[in-house]
Amino acid sequence: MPKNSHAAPPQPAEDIRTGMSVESIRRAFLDNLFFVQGRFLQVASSDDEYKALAFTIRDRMLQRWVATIQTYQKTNCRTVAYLSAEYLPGPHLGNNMLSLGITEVAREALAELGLDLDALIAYEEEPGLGNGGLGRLAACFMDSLATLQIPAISYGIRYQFGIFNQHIRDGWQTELTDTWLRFGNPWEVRRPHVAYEVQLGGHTESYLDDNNRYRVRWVPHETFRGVAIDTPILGYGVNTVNALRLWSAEAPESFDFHAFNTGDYFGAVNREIRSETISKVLYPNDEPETGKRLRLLQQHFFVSCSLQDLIRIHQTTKLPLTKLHEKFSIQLNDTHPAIAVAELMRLLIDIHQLDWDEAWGVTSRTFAYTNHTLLPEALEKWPVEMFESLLPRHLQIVYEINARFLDEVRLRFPYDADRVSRMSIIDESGPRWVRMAHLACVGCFAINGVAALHSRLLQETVLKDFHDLWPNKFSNKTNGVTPRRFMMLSNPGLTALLDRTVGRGWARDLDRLRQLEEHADEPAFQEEWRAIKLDRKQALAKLVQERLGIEIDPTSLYDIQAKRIHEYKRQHLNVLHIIALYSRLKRNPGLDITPRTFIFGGKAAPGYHMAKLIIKLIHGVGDIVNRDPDVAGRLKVVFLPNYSVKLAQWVYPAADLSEQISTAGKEASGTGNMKFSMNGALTIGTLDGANVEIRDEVGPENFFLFGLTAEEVERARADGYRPYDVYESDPELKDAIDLLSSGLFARGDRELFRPLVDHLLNHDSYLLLADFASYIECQDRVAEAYRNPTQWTRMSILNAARMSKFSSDRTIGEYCRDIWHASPVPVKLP
Ligand code: NBG
Repeated sequence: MPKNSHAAPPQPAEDIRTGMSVESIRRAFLDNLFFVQGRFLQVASSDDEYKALAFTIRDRMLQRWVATIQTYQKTNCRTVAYLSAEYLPGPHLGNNMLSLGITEVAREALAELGLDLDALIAYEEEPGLGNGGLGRLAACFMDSLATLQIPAISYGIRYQFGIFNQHIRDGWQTELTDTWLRFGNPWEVRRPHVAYEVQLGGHTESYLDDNNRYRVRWVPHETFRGVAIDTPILGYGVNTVNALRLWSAEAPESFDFHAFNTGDYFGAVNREIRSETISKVLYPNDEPETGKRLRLLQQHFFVSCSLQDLIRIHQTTKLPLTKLHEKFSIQLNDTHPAIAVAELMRLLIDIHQLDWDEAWGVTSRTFAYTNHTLLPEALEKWPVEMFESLLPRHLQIVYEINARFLDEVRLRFPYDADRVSRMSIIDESGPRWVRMAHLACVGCFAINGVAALHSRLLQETVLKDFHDLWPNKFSNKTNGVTPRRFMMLSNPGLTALLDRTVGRGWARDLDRLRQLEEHADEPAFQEEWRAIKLDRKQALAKLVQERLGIEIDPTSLYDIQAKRIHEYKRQHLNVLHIIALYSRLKRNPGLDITPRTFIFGGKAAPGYHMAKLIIKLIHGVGDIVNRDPDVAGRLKVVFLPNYSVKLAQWVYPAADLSEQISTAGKEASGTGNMKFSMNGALTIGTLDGANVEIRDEVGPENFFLFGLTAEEVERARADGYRPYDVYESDPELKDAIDLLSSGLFARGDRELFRPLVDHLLNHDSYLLLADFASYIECQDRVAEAYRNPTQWTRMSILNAARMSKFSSDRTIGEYCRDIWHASPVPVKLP
């Protein structure tokens, strides 16, 4: 490729760091390449080129960032603080260019240098600082907060190793460490002076202060330091840049002087290494065991740094700490940061000398809590002994909060000792545990679930006692996703069509997509719609060919399930359908079926054996189906390794059918379901999570519904559900399960999938068998519908047209109105 680097004539009119013209971008790129990377075009690697462009874009964001900080300081505005242990922002470059409105300018500037913008975008490694939906939701919220110009700061942990990289060997998942920081991260700005000390271990002492007041002093065993590393988050089409502030752990000094003076140099260095381990690695969720010390330590670490930082910022306003809740609203993303309730009390009482009632007045008016799951195994609790050994002072505070809280419960329900022990923050039914969800409920003024059904079930089941006590604390905030990343960035063809049809600006006002309804039956519009889908399907086919060497047919129905692998999400129900189709074709090779490509993506927790077995099963079935000439051209099965935000951007636009098939009552919301639908995929789904609301919005005639409702699931269980009877009574199910047990998909090994089959036949905790017949019948309707392109395209258009509710802008608007009481603060450039 010719690299054309001759210097441009000097153009003083536009600043090289802020100018938005092709000319300034081109010059800035060369300038950064030279002065930051120490390179020139002829010898630059992809990494050099990527970074030169990243710095060029970042320069343009920094100007807006500084203006934002100045505006926030000047107006002393109310600010949202979002505390989350996970963030999955996806690659930044493309999104930042989109927000700046500079993509085409950059493309041209690079083309003049003989470089391809898309190749540089594709080069970026994404920060995998989350497991799945919860971390990605946090990232969508950051995008919407900035786009809606809400003053906000997001706090988390700068894991050195994010979520593991998934490799597939012989059909099995293996985990490789993520090394996203290996070549450095051009988007972050290290703030060495924004650093706080965090303590752990040791014991507490009581004493009387100068005013003869009883006080407690914590004498910790160890101290760490957290250093702030900031990433700018720019809103779409505005000047607002909010900070994502991630904490990185360090030793308090590079040398432990005591150890050093006694000659223990290596001990001192070791200590530094130990400190760093706190922010070393992200914990994969869905792991069977609980009670990991390091995880609690991580939570305390980032929460403590964040609260100290908020107090410091608050003190610059000259307002007393008793008004902290007037300046900040702090959102706890699940229970991971719930220790904040005790930590803020400690900081206010022990460090800032407030008395208990003052401190509680602030604390209980500052925090709000979002619950993201009903699964009992995902509700965090810590063994009391472990908690005490790490955080002795916090345990005392938790006990005190609990004692006062339980008095309140007894007053309200005087004859109900059971209720008191059910609600206690300390679970004393066996070995003692600290229940983090209870601490969150007691310490927060607002509690919400993430979809209507989920919020209702929360109030009726897991948090029923708290709802009885404080009904006004509860509300629902149905999740949403950002149309910027998941429509504009992922699907430029669709974006262009929408721009032409409903006018630019729809991505900030998704209601405008309603206008598409008028075109749903127009043949010419339908033609364009299908061409866009086909283009994305071809692109995914190319990716599959390159990565897996499997050829897939872009005219076949792309049936996609992409999400974490979990029994409740029922990827294996999807597999049973594939086996059933395969079996139909083997028995009747002439059968005329709708050709389908089944595509899976998702990681399994490293210690979750059943989930890993499901991945193996998908591969086992794929190996047979993809090689069998009898079904060639009609069935294909593909597993896309290492599903990520980056890969997701290829997947959503290419889907015809979106699999949202969890057992009703188990998926809190789901957000992939929204992203598929926005890109015109039709959903096959249960009445679970946000599926319920998606179906309400798009209309039941544009949604493939199957399966038991959450109530029916409960009833079936209560009535002594017997999966074996279902197996015996449904020949197609029996046939599929028998084929699965036969060893066909395991090269003759009849034992390999036995744990899966045994579980299904004897327990079937997630009611696959109960939903099988309904699922198959529904899939047959899908296949039939796909044969009518006019009808299918109409449904597809209506899905996209009716998705406005699921923009994260709507969700954030509701949080701002009902919980945070925050309003927009526009930022002007000087
Ligand atoms: C997940 C739920 C999803 C939901 C996301 C975001 C956890 C604990 N929960 O259904 O399983 O969409 O949170 O709310 O990761």
